[in-house]
Amino acid sequence: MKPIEELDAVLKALNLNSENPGVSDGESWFGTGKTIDSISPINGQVIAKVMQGSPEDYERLIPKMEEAFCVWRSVPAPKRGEIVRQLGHALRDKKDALGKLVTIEMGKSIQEGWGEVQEMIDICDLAVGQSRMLYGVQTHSERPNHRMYEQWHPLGIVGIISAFNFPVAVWAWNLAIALIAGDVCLWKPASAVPLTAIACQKIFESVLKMNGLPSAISTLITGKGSELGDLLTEDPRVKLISYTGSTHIGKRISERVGKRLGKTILELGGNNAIIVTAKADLKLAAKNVLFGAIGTAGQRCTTTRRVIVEDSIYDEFSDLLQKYYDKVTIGNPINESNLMGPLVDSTAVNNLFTAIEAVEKQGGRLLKKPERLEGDAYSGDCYVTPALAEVDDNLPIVCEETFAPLLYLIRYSGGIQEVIDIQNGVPQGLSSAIFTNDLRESEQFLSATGSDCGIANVNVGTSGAEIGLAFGGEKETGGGRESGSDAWKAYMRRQTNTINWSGETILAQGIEFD
Ligand code: UN1
Repeated sequence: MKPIEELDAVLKALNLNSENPGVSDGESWFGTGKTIDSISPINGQVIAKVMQGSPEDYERLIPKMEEAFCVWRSVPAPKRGEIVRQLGHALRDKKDALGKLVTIEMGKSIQEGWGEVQEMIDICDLAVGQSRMLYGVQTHSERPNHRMYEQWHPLGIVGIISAFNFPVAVWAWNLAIALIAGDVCLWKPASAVPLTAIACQKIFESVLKMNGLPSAISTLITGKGSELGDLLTEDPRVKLISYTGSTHIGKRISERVGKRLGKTILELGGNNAIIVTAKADLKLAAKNVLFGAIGTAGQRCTTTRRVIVEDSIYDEFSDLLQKYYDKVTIGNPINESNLMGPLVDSTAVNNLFTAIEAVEKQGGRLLKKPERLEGDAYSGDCYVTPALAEVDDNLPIVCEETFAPLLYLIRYSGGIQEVIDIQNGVPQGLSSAIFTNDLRESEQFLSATGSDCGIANVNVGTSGAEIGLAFGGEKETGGGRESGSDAWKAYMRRQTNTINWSGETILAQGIEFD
């Protein structure tokens, strides 16, 4: 096994050590839970140790955060934006090292590792502008000499529970918006990727310190979801839980937070399809399908999992796509010439092969059967070749989200509405796309009878959304929205105000009370 080059330099640049406490109240670092190794899927090498958090550690964080909130909520929103601006700059300074650590700890290609940090920087930029645009509406009162308006206030403590596949960006696109909203954030990252979280927390702590602000504006607790998740979801002091992960866990979180009438943003599973009609530019479509299916080794919630192709071009498209698949370079993701790195761990690999068995059992045909890659260049046991299966329909296994590079090819022969119905015929509703140069087809796809997903693109693939507009999906994807547009409203509480300057009591609805 060849050790990861540059590992020491990356750790040093991010102030990480061989052993790292995994809990921070913003000022001090500790971790009285289990100590774990963070293992790189690149080669199975231990990157560093992390002392995870315990329920007692969690209890230390919350009172500090409540104190910090009392200060932060009174800082004017544009000044809060200034802090986020500085965070964006700190991230720019660390982009190279942090992008590399994302790749080392999670396994995505280095281009995507840097892209993820860029997404953090982008959301900071957006949040800075948004901090001057927390608009509330005003309207005319039905009563003389009365005024009415709505305003938005901070919520309090926001719990961010993030997934392994975007170890840093999910935190950032919640944090940046929550901060300008005046909230304070507690981050529980996925247990497979604690080091990237520790690195981010350190970067932000230095910004807070420089500005003399209470550091518990941002806190971190690493550890298992099964141990810490329930604490967060059942705690009425945590006003909003933003959860990214599986539909299965999302439902549990929704129930628990719902029981105490808390707020949630749920960003759950996807089962994203690309429709390729006879009017499509096939090369454009195939390239986008390829990036959508194998980017992040098929482990994005926006990954393209189904491609539904019109009968008359099906064979040509399938051949073209298979040629593209043959050219995919797989290996160490730090090496820029590799398009696909390892899966996150051996469980993910096993899940892929379990799904493949189900595909075959349910009547699917494998055009590209996945193989485990072995040998020195692939140590760590997490490398596979991507799978391509031909299926006749949304089989039961096709309706599930297999978080791996497994793409289903489906043939359709009806009209545009029939193919839209196939694309909508799964429980999830995150992202979708159509490839066509026909205006009528694309408009129907975008209409009320079209895609039922939160994201619907034309000649743009399902993954790689920009942060400028709202991000999220419908149905089993959970309905939450993050990032741009008016997603900031979910991080604030709305208040309706009526002001009487008439000097008289005038009741609404014309009620007399004399
Ligand atoms: C995720 O996989 O959890 O659109 C989010 C994309 C990214 C976000 C993915 N901007 O692919």
